[in-house]
Amino acid sequence: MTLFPEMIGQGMNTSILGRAIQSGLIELEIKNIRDYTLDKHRKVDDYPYGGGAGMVMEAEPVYRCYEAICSEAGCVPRVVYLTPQGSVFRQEMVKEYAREEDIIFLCGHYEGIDERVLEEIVTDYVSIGDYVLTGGELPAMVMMDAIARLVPGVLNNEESAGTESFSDGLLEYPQYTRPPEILGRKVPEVLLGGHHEKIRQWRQEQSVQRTRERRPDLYEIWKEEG
Ligand code: 6GU
Repeated sequence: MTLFPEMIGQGMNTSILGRAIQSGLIELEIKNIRDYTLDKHRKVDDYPYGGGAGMVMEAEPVYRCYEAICSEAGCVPRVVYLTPQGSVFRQEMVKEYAREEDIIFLCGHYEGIDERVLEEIVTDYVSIGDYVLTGGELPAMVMMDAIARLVPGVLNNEESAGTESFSDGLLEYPQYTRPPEILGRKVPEVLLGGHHEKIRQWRQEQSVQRTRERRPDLYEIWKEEG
């Protein structure tokens, strides 16, 4: 649900996600909230009660849009409202959302949406990090990308959804490809040897070291969880 449907359409119809949509593995329906206005000017926002800067999105078009989606879908999906006031999106949440059949992403703009419709329909408040964006569209696309890539068949190599950063709470180990030496730097010897157990061990060590250096916060959690 958005006031900028072209932004979502452009962003989602390319690359891996575009292919997943084309092949029917995932379905994306973009609803323009403005299509659910009743007045002839198709007005979606108004001044905030109590004064202050900016405009507030009106409850009515948002609610009518939501009702239309539920009746088309024949179910009552979770509604994720993208807001910097939400819980910060993490990979554990990605896994949880990937199990859902249907999800509605509600994208706000301006100074936000009338609180009353949020109280009525929103089940989850989600932020993508501690910074402020102009609207919920980019965060919704970030979430859809992260979730869709866990849907079976979306990634070519099923393995690549399991061994990457965060899947076990650690960052990914470094990767190398040909040539064996470039810029005066060699590929680590162990990777050229074909000793699978040694390679696995080396990669695990690299993951731990890298996480400790770059993300001490994640490292502490990983250590706690044994
Ligand atoms: Cl979900 N929305 C907006 N507007 N800004 C954000 C955000 C969401 N997450 C981080 N910053």
